[in-house]
Amino acid sequence: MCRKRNSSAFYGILLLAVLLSACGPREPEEPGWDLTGLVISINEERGTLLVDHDEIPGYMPRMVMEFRVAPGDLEVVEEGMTIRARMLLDDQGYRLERIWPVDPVSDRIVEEAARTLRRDTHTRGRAAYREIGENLPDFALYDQSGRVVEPRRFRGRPMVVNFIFSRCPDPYMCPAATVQMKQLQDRARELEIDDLELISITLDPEYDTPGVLAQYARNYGIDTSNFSFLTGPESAIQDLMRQLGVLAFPDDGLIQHTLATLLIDRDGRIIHRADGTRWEVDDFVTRLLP
Ligand SMILES: [Cu+2]
Repeated sequence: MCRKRNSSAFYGILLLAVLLSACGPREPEEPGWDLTGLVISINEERGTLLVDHDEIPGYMPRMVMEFRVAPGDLEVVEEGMTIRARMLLDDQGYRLERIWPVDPVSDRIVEEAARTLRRDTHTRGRAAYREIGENLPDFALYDQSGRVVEPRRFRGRPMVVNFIFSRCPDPYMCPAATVQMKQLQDRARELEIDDLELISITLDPEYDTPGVLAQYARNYGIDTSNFSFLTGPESAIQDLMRQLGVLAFPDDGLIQHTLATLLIDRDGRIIHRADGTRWEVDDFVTRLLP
């Protein structure tokens, strides 16, 4: 009896070890400074932003500076936009990373939705995990353009939702999941399911800013007209993982995580889910056919 229990515990751990896959060593944090500022102009050719930044206490007064940024950030940032970012100094000068557009209206929507979602997770307690037949929870996150996305606006349209993160180096995990989502997008078009929305939520919101996700989408050649990559407050991401049944945790410089893909019907109900990457695109799309 006792031996049997032990062996099932052993297989449980083994199964967990198989389900969880190691993802990406986190790079050591470079020294840097947080700043906010107003984007005065964008130089696409040089890959730079001219920013009127606020005082960086103890380091630099308010001034106008040119910063190098990643290509994905150039897609997100607009002239006249207020941003917060991390300023880093290397041998080529100053550059900005972790750029987030700052917009009081959007920020309020996202923060309020995160608070509501947190309360909902607490209220549901042990029943936080949403079974097939339950609704997708409401949330508000930023997409790869920095725009707010609220899935309730998609009510009336079916959705496929999964979780990924851009630094995942394991080709069998997030990269495979993204390729499969892209195939699903293509297959739905072939079958003339024109109202499908695809959503990939990052597991690593601190690193995956809108600009990083824009770059990620571009690297996979994804048509983002109905495929959004979402990021936002850590608490909202954690609550969504909890409610949608995805595990992720840092482990000795790695992120261990599971994968899940959910199909949401036109009434906002979860009607199908697949764990891992071994699912068939047709198994999702055919459920949306009349
Ligand atoms: Cu991964």
